[in-house]
Amino acid sequence: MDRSIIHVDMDAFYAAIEQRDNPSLRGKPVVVGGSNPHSRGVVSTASYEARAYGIRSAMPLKQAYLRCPHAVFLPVNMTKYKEVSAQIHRIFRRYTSLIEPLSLDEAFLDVTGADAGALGREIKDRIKKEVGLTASVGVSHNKFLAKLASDMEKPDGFTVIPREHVEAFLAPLPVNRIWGVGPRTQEYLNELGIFTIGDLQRLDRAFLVKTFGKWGDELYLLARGIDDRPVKPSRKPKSLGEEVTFPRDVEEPEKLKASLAEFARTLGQRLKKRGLAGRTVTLKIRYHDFVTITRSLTFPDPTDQPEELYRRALLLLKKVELDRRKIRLIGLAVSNFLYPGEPYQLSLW
Ligand code: TTP
Ligand code: MG
Repeated sequence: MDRSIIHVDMDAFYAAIEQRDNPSLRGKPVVVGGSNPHSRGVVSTASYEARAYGIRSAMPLKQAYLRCPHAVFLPVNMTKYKEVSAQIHRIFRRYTSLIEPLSLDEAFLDVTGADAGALGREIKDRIKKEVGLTASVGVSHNKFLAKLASDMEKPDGFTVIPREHVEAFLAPLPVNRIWGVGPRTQEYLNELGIFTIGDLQRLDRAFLVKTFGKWGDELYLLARGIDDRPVKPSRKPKSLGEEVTFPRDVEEPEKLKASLAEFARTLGQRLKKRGLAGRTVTLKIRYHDFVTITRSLTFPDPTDQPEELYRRALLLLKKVELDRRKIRLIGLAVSNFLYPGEPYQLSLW
């Protein structure tokens, strides 16, 4: 499969944004994760200046403080980071619609048919010029190699891994550079005397499958730089909904409200998990005779808050309560989402 893949990964993303927006922080150790280093939080990320002191993502703030007491500790400003992520995605979309985000600051772009090296350069430059941040960009003919490439010269890196001599190129690298080889697999491989990807290349395919199952087969291929996984554009639900069919038809408003409260809680969690908030709520009612109606309301501000979803749901319930027929099913849905890269009044977030 002949593809051209670009992997973009922003450098010290949250910390770099804070340094961009407050010039007095530039060149200094900055830790994002909480403004009080004596509290129970963990480090979300640290500027490269802070990393020189051994500070890493997921480390307790207290430990970061011990390593570098003069670092600047900042709270996480997710609203801002999401806005920046949306801005970066708008740049990506000028070049392709085949974009697979891995996180707020990381994505694969499939630009098959184009000059991936030139495009990768251009995207990196546009991010620098328009967003004021550095990205590390990797280019290759599959996802594994593109991701490996973006990490090779971080920060502010640009690396192309060409098709030729891939096996030899991979051979000296430690096995944990293979995407998916975490600490446990690495330890296990080390016990088998396998430290580099070259060591792995010498292992028998059948042996790997016997030892690791299906993953063993993938390891065998990845060790040779072979990876056929396509870039999967993020699935974008248009709405998220919950509904229930009652065991017996219901007419008590309290029971209906209890269901809506439950839906609001669940929907709030589902929205948060996906980083979404919606402006429209829709109430669905199916009466005992299967007649089904929906009623919607659209608000200026998107929400993912259970209390607010519940409040909006009750406004809708009021609209249909008048006829007091027995109800067989009730449902609640949220829609009208904002997605990264889509123009919207982002300040509302
Ligand atoms: P990463 O891309 O892993 O890290 P980074 O961008 O800060 O630094 P670099 O890529 O240059 O190594 O993660 C992107 C953002 O995700 C990061 O800025 C903060 C957040 N994050 C967490 O909140 N917790 C974590 O444990 C990690 C790894 C990242
Ligand atoms: Mg990053």
